This record gives sequence, C-alpha cells and structure tokens, in this order.
Amino acid sequence: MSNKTVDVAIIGGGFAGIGSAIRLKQQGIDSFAIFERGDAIGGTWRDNTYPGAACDIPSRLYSYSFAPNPDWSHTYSGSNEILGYIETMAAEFGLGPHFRFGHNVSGIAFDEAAGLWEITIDGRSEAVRARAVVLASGPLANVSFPNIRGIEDYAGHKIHSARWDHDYDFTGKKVAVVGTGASAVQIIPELVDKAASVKVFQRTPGWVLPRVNRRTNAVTKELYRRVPAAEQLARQAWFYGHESVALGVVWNTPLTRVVELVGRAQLRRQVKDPWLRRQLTPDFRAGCKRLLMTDDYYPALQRDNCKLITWPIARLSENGIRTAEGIEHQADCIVFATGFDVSKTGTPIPVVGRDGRVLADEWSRGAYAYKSVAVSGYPNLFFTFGPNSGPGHNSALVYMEAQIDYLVSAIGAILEQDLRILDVRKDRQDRYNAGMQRRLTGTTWNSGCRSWYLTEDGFNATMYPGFATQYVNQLRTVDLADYTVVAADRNARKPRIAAVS
Ligand code: N01
Repeated sequence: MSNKTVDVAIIGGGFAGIGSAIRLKQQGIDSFAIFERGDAIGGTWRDNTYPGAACDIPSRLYSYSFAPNPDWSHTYSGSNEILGYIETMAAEFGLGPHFRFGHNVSGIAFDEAAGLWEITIDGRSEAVRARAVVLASGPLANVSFPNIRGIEDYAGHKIHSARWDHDYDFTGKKVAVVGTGASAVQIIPELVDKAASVKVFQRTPGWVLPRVNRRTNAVTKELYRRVPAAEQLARQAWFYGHESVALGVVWNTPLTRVVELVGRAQLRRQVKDPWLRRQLTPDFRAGCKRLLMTDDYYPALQRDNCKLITWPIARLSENGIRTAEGIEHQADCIVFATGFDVSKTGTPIPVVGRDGRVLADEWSRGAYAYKSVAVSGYPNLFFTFGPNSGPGHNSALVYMEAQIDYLVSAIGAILEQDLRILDVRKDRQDRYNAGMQRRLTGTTWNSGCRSWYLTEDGFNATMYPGFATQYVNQLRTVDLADYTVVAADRNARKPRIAAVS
C-alpha cells in the first residue's frame, strides 16, 4: 500500500481545479495536490491561443466572485488576459507547491475498506491515495478532428483551433477553415487579414448576435479598485442581464423570436448579398446550438479573399478538400475549428467505484449525477462541470463556483467528521435525474438540432435546464440526508502525508 496520501486530489489545473484549490485553502484544508497532465496551468485558456481567442461572456462575470479583478481591459477579454487572471489567482493564493505538473492521471479506484481513492499516474509505479477526489478535467480538454475520409492523405499543414501552431506563417497562404462554431467565428476575421485566401467550409450556419466590446477606462478601473462594492454591483447587473436572456434561449418562448429577430437584423445589416444571406440563415431555433457573439465574422466572410463553401465535404485529398459536387479546393493549410471530444457517454479517465463498478459502463448511454457533482456508488468523489451543469445563457464560472462551494463543504464534512464514505443515495439521484430529463424536453437544446450538448441518441447529458439562480440555489447546502454516511474506524486511519512528489 502506498504511503503517499493526501486529503484531496484535484485532477486538472484549469479554472475549476484552481478555484477548488483556493476554496479548500480558504476552509483551512491544505493537504491537497493538483494533478495536471500539462506543464502549465490554465486548462482550456492555456490551450486555446488561436488568433482572436476571447470569451463571449463579459469578464466581470467570467471570473470568480472571490477573486475580483478591477483591471479587466475590455468588456470581453482575450484569452491571454484570462490566462493571466488564472495565473495571478494561483500565485496570490499560494497554490504553487500544490501543483504536480506532468502528472497524467490514468485512472482512479475506490478502496472501500480504507475509504480512500487510489490515483494511478502514468509512468509512476506507486499510486497516490486521497480521501476525496475532485475531477476537474474539464469538458473541452481533448480536441476533436472530424471523421472525414482521407484526413490522413492530406499533405498540407493541419492545425486544430485548440492546439494553435504559432510558428506557422499564414502570410500569402491558401487556407481552408472547417467549422463555423464559436472558435471559427473568432479565428476567421484574423486569418483573412493575413492569408492570401480563406475558404470557410460550413456545415450548419449558426445564430450570430452582436457583441459590443468596449475598453474599460482608467476611471472605472480606479473606481472598482477603491470601491469593490461597485464592481460587485456591475457583476450583479451582468448576471441578471444574462438571466433574463434565459427566457429566450433556454426555452422556446416568444422571446426566442426576439433573439432570432436580433440575429436576422444583424445578418441583414451586415450581409447585403441575398444568396450569401440565405446560406448564413440558420434553420433551427436560436439557442439550440451555442449562440455566436461577434461583430466581425460576417464582414470577414465578405472580404475579397474569403469565400464561404456550403457544399458538404466529401473527403480530403493530398492537396486540399474535395466537396460533394466534385470540386477540389486546394489549401496550403487546413484549420480544424471542429470542437472538442466531449465525453458524454463515458468518463475522461477510468473511474472504479464501490464493488468494482465502472462509471464509464453506467454512463454508456449518457452521463448523469446528483446535482451534477456526485454519483451514487462513487463516494467522496466530486465533479466540476459534471453532467447537466452547462449554461446556455450565463457564465460557466457562476455554475462552477456553486459546484466548488458545494464540494468544499462536502469534503469539509468528510474531514471534520472523519467519514469513510459519503455516497449520494441512488433514490435521490434517480429522482433528480428524472426531473432533469423531464425539464430538458421543453428546452431549445432538445428542439432538434445537432450539437455537442447531445449524445448520438439525442440524450442531453450536458446542459442545465433552468436559470443560473436555480442551479446555484440547489447547491447552497450539502444535506447529509441525501447521502449514505459511514464514519471511519479511527484506529484504522493511516497518518496523512501532505507532500506528494
Ligand atoms: O466547436 P463546436 P467550437 N465536417 O463544436 C463543424 C466553447 N467556446 O470549438 O455545426 C464539417 O461548437 C461543426 O458543424 P455542425 C463553447 O462552449 C467558447 O467552435 O456540427 N464541419 C461546427 O460548425 C463552444 O460551444 C468560446 O454542423 C464539421 C464546428 O465544426 C465550445 O467551446 C469560444 C465537422 C464545431 O463547432 C466548442 O466551440 C470558443 C465535419 N465533419 C469556444 N465536424 C467563448 O467565447 C464538426 N464540424 C467562451
């Protein structure tokens, strides 16, 4: 048996892992390690460095309330600034000694007798043991190259949006972009400035809405620095503004028509050519797929060196992309803005719970959890961005903060009350999920489009069907009556060692 034991193992050094670590520290829990497979922190914001990468949620709201930043430069900050915010937070809260970089966790298994999770790390013979685990590996961690015939035959340069090749010089190059989602609409306006030509291969046009991005002036920054309550007020204003958008985006209501009117107006204003406008008009309800917030995508598509291709891709050839009508579009480089491999029907790593049960088997038709944070049969294990915790209208960080505060309370109970097992009750979980799926049937996400929110069978394991306020409220307290609670045999407890190399 390993002698390396921590109170808490956090898997993933992105926004969620770092937020969890800070809150644990603030609760006086210091025996934890953050296992990060990469060599730096920041998760999706470390990885997504493509030109134009930015967040489409205002920074005031896309940040933790316990780590306000008066210095955001713009309403919507770029990926560099967001990564800087994450790094500053980690440094200010003294997380440095807790990071274990280059530690790729390859599986976790629960030892019920000891009440400990055994964490296996690639290349290390000895497992680390932890009383609780926070699985914060993030849904957008693994890139997805499309399953297009001939993708291996293509001899030019291939770049995925989330693994940008900064050494590649686009100047004077013929570039093809596959995909027109949230990443693509940020990349394309930057590429048309550099490349000789850009061909955009669109499968499904999305709803595009304006994003008014303003520089934050020095007076406002100073005000937020001196009067933190003013910044909190601004955050609240953004929060409730976004909450009201749920009425048109989460559910199909008359307000959905208003959102669509705004999208159509932007299309009419920015695209004069009726043919192009028709190609760019979505054929699904606004909100069903992620809304695209941008002012410069449509203008970029109409630049002389840019062309929208709507013929389906038949295959990749040695020199480029062949579309269904038989034309070969030659390209020096293909940019795949094709999204992420989001595990909705499995787990990011093998997770073995009580009695040898395997979470990937239980989730094989779609993931589920209790309030998105805990799964019955897998005690003392907590998820961030777990099943049905995705927002369609508000900041993911608001949801994440609620999950973190909940799991920190639960872990606090495990440690303070010396619990061996804190396992959510199956009946509570089943009731919660039956309600969840019932509520999802009335949402726009389940209204008939293809998106990364749904499994192949149309099961929605991703989104939360309600207001952020409801989501946050349900996670305000840990009710131990929702759990099977087993106390530890004090005599059997091994001494804890905080240091894990
Ligand atoms: O990926 P996506 P993304 N042939 O999956 C197309 C977050 N994000 O990286 O719509 C041809 O949305 C696919 O077509 P279709 C955000 O949560 C946030 O853009 O499936 N095309 C689609 O157009 C977002 O939801 C920000 O028909 C193919 C595109 O590729 C998530 O990341 C910024 C294809 C994939 O779109 C993912 O966004 C950026 C094929 N075989 C991203 N396969 C913020 O601002 C796929 N496509 C916070």
